[in-house]
Amino acid sequence: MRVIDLRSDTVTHPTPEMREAMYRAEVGDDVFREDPTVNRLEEMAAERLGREAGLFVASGTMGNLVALLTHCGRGDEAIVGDRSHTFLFEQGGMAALGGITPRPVPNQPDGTLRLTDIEEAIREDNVHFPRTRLVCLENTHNMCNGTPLTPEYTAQVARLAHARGLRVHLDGARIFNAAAALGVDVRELVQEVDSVMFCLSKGLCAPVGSLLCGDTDFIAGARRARKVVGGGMRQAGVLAAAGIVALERMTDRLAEDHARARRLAEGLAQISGVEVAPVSTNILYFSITDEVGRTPEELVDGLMERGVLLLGRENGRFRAVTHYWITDEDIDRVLRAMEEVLA
Ligand code: TLP
Repeated sequence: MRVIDLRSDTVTHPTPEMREAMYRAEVGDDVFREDPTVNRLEEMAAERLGREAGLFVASGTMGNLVALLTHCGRGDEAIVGDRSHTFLFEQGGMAALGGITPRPVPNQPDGTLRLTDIEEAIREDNVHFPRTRLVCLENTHNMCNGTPLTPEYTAQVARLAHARGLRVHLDGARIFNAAAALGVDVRELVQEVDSVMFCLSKGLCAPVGSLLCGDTDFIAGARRARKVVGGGMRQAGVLAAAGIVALERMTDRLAEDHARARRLAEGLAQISGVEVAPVSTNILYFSITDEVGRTPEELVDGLMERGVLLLGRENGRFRAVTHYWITDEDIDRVLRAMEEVLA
């Protein structure tokens, strides 16, 4: 039985074309800036996002950490969403490794931070306070139903931050999903922020890696920060080669994943006792009501027995993520399995 893995889009294996490109990749020592494949990927990424420069990093977590370390010094403060990946799921790396205080403000259900909340969280110059340096946004917002932030909203936050002398970092792990969902060029989503990280190893299917993009000075600083966290990767062209295929081939098809997530949501909504959250990209959350008489563990285990994997999350919420390796037939099989387990 083929396993249908909806736990995350991080589970995506590289495509045959990626494996071929990896096999053939020209490589060099990237710490000496001599890996032509990494150099090409970094240039391509910067160009796609309309930024001056890019930096290949090992993961999304490393990209966010390196951005934080570059924008902020020890003792500085960064405003983050209270449901953001950076705040919840990165081991507090900014504090642990950078001496940076996260200042959480509430994420609204659509993943935004209220402008007034950001404004109120900015510290005045006072000997008692850390200095506020940075505002972090996340697009699409993982924990807020995979919702995309609009170009207009992102620009509003950037203008507010810049007017107060702060910088803005965007965790754009799934920024190409946001662009596909909103029908805009990805440049519009990032044009006013100071740095943006996006992942190759999620919906874009590459096996490893993320890119951090910004202006030339920022990337020069980030290159130093990447080295100190052990991210100087030598012949990384074998990885970057898959990333190039990801950027060339995989961004324009993400709407298919969104359509399948929507179809899954519509099917689940027909099953009694299932409550589905609004879905706009490839991330779908749902919960089951008490009347179905199944614990979250029973549901996850019952689906696993039927070859379907998904994640049980906090407060009885479940997450299913569609991606390149999920087909229409898989969605039908998942719905049948759900009906059986909840019957
Ligand atoms: N998210 C993973 C898990 O860590 C939860 C997932 O399965 O969704 N920013 C965002 C918005 C993310 O969703 C993730 C990964 C990261 C950063 C970190 O990326 P990696 O896993 O490459 O370090």
